[in-house]
Amino acid sequence: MPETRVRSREVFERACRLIPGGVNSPARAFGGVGGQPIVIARGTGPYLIDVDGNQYIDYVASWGPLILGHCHPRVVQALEEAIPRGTSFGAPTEIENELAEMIIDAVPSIEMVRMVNSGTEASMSAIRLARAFTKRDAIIKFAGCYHGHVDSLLVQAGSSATTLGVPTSPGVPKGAVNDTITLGFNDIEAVADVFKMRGDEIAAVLLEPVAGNMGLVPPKPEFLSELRRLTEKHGALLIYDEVMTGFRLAYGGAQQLFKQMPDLTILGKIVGGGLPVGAYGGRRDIMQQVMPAGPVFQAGTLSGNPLAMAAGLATIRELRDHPPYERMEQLGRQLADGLSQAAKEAGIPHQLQRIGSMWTLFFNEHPVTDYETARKSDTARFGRFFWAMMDRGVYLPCSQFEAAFLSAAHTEQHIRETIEATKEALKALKVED
Ligand code: HOZ
Repeated sequence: MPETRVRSREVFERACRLIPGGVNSPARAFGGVGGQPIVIARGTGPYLIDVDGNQYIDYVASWGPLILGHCHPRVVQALEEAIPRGTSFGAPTEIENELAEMIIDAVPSIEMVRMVNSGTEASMSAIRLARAFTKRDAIIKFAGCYHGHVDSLLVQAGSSATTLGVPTSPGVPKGAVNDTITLGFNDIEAVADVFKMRGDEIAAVLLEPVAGNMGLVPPKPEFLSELRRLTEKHGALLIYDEVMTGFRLAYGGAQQLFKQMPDLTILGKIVGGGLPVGAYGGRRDIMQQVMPAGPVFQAGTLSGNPLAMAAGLATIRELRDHPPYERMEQLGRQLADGLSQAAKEAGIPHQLQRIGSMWTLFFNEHPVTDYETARKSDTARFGRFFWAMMDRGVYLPCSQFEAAFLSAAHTEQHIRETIEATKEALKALKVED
């Protein structure tokens, strides 16, 4: 680690004595790129500043929630106003209705919504609900999709489970995954075959409509519509995990972008505006089964927490009042074109995959369409690239198997600086190779 990251090293070494691996979530441990994580002191707009005072253009955005950048004035103000009113009540508040209403208005398929504290909790609750509603047990998921660390979904899971080489974790009992059927993302024939054989056992098909947890992998044309057709035909529910894509690919998420209607949707990240929130929602007749309206148990002391509701509400109001989507699409295109060109000039085989403000530069000769192809990427080269970018002031996700995020705080100037940094970084890589 260069001298400029001395304080980061000290703080992280202390963390390693106190916290397993020095981190509170493995995705941030730099396990896929080697070396130690930098320790963050603060964020402002599109920048992160570490404890040594180094500034980076941030394309992680706290793994997606910060679509407005760090410390957006509207979010800060909402929190400042909310704090003196009280930090938690464990009782109904008016603000949770306001956020629920905005989610229902925005996301095409959601008629009712329940707030929880994380995407993991939302996934766990959504599949419990799907199983109760259909009175079936089996769930189809896709390799490389990640739905939090729910036991039954931690099978060939993406994100840090893939980065750190444990896509199925020790400690998950065999029984917990007996009813999980894992298929290849974009492989609609495999889904059709399973439905043909076991159609009346399948409670739900669960997927990220645009996969972001094996790097960015778009759905093939027809994949989403065929999933809708098959689930409807066989009486299974279709669940979209829009933790990453919700309010990001469009105001109404991937389902608005692709004009698809799942039965249930899992949300997180942006709906909390940078505070811990998850949510699941969908068809009224299904959601009415959740306790206390119905018999399906799910609970949480901090669910609907007023500070988290305030930050989420401020973020979504800003997205509604000043939609950044067209601008982020333009910046995303400029960035993608620039990075691709830089990789071409350096003679480095790559795939630049992007939808809107989510993107991944795969060091891979072939298009990445699923988990298998994603895993053929050159992760060692990615690690060197990651550090070369860090040294040039650009903070990327620390794994080939994570999507990067633009925020509304990025400008053309940041894009130009990032492209310049990429050109230099890839040239340096080429020399090392
Ligand atoms: N779910 C995030 C993106 N893959 C990672 C965040 C984490 O696991 O800490």
